[in-house]
Amino acid sequence: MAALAALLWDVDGTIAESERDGHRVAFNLSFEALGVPWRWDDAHYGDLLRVTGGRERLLHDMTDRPDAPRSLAEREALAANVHWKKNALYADLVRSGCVPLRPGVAALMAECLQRGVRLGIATTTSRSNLAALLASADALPRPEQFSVIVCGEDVAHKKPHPEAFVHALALLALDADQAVAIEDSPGGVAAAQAAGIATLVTPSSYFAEATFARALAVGPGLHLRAGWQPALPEATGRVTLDDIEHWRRLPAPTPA
Ligand code: XBP
Ligand code: MG
Repeated sequence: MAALAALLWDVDGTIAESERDGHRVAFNLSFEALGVPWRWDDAHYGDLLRVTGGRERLLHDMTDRPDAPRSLAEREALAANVHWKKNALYADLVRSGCVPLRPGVAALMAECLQRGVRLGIATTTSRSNLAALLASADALPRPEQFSVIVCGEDVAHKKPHPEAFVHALALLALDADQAVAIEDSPGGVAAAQAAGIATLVTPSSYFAEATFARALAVGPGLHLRAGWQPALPEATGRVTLDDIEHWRRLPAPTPA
């Protein structure tokens, strides 16, 4: 088996609960600021997360709203405005500390840097959102410490399409079996797996009930070694690179 050369990180839901604590809140603030009479509650936003990309999500939501503009051009203009304002408000929320990191993320990233495992980002969020998140947390590596960063602007097809991961691997000049992806959502896992990358899953709050077939491992968070499937031999401490190597060496589950 090829040695592990890179960890490819999803952003929203994986590095932070940024959908729940950031994007949904910022969308509602943006609606309010622009005089749009719509609000997205938690349950509805959870449904809307099937659509990747904030602008695309909003356009999708408009298809069910009788008070949405009638023409596509007007809808697109409204979506662009709301989305632009949402990203500005999201950055404000992140700067004010409303979007904390998920526990264990910074420690595993630091271990990667210490042990020469390259760090990559494969996200379909906007570049400005990632920049705000990285700048908000001293515990995270600086942007230049990531060997590759692929954002929504860099791909023609957002997740669950594999393009973000395929592009990240190409820029790193790695094969899929030299990397592991870390994801939180069914769409993200589908994208990584379609690129042939073994995927660790820490489901975010919106996907707590989802099932993740064929994942390398699924668990409650990177800060805990207990509660993972497949279980780890030691149940105390955080998830380490050695744990990821342990999962990589396990025989692949046979399909039912
Ligand atoms: C998550 C997304 C993004 C965010 C909002 O990306 O689908 O669309 O919800 O960001 P990932 P934008 O989980 O791959 O990080 O509004 O910038 O699209
Ligand atoms: Mg995600």
